[in-house]
Amino acid sequence: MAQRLSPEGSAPEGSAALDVEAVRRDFPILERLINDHPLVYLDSGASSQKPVAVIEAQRQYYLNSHANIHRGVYVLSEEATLAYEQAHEQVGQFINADWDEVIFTKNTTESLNLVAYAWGLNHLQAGDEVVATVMEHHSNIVPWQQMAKRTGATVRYIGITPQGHLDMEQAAALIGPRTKLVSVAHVSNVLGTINPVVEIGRMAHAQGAVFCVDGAQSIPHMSVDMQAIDCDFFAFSGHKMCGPTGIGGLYGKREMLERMEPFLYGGDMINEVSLEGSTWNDLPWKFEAGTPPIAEGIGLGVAVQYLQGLGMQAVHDYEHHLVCEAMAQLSAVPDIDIYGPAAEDRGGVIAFNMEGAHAHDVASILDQYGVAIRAGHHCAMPLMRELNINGACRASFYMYNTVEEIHTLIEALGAVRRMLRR
Ligand code: 7TS
Repeated sequence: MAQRLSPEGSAPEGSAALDVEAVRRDFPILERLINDHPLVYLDSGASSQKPVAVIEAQRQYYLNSHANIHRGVYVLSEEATLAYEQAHEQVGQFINADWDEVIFTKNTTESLNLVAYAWGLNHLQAGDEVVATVMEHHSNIVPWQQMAKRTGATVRYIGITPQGHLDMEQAAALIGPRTKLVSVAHVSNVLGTINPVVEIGRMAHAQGAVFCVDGAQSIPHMSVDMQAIDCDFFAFSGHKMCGPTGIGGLYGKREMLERMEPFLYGGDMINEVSLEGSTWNDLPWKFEAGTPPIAEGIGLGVAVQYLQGLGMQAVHDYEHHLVCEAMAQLSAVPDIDIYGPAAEDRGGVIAFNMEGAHAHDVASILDQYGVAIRAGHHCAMPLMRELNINGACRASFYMYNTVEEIHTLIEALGAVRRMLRR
């Protein structure tokens, strides 16, 4: 069982080390050559690669056990139902929550929209305020803007310090009696900042506001504990945490979920339907209308077991080592601007620009060396404006990356520099 991290990510002492060579053997895609170079995959922040165990679980499910769930009385349907329900249990255990407080969705985006529609639309009104931050991914901005439009509420944003931390003084000033919901990223997908979610949650609750965490960039990389964070909602994506695409999750506190109206209506989410009206199914099915992503859910269950097998503390510690190494090496490259806090205070993403070079050009040239990074606005246009840039390159790490790959990145950046600037 993985050791638990404090929600801010500070690492307790004495965790088992990670055997990166053994881990890499679990991810066959890492053996690929790209443009005649070994693949150096530094875009796990966008989507992680998948271990064989996850790929195989989905394959075996389709080969042996596929049927629709919750309706058949025959063996295949019962097997599929059991496996899908077990996946909720596995995810619940992974985040220290009850299985029926875990709703399977498509991704973080859908999870946040679920909160916006099912909670926001019914609870916000003119004069109310939603507080987010300027470092949010669009999926934690746009739904609130839309809900504000419909309800007359306003969205306010906590700014950042020059070091890329949340401005907590501003947070204290913004979170007040009008605040009905505070929704923040646990870890920024651009700055890598690990936000003090326990503290922000306390500030929100002290004002009677609901607290929602966008955990897309934290749950793959550190142990997250719903009881310790004490959030009302926590949204995440399976595909960033070794799971399949098409599956994500929303944790919701039972009393919140029970009080909320459903998001989508139709089959599976009902208890009783008559021509006059309907009543709703128990949690979590009330929020899982229609045939769900069964194979993907099962794959996500296996993904969290895989991560637990490695130990989230070991994953976190190893990635921290990689990030420290990468920050040190990148800082030594001339004309590179790095955004966000020091290595000690950040998760596994490093956004940077090479002076005089367009981020897309840098990324395209790196691809010639087999190095895959992301370039662009990273679905965080307000943050780009805040940083006064149009876009950035971003290298993001996972536990299958190595220090040698960081050397390759640095060497390839040297080639980019020669090609574009000299
Ligand atoms: N929130 C954060 C903090 C994210 O990083 C992302 C995806 C999302 C929400 C949305 O996740 P989705 O699975 O619903 O798309 N971030 C990125 C990224 O940084 N590069 O590609 C996707």
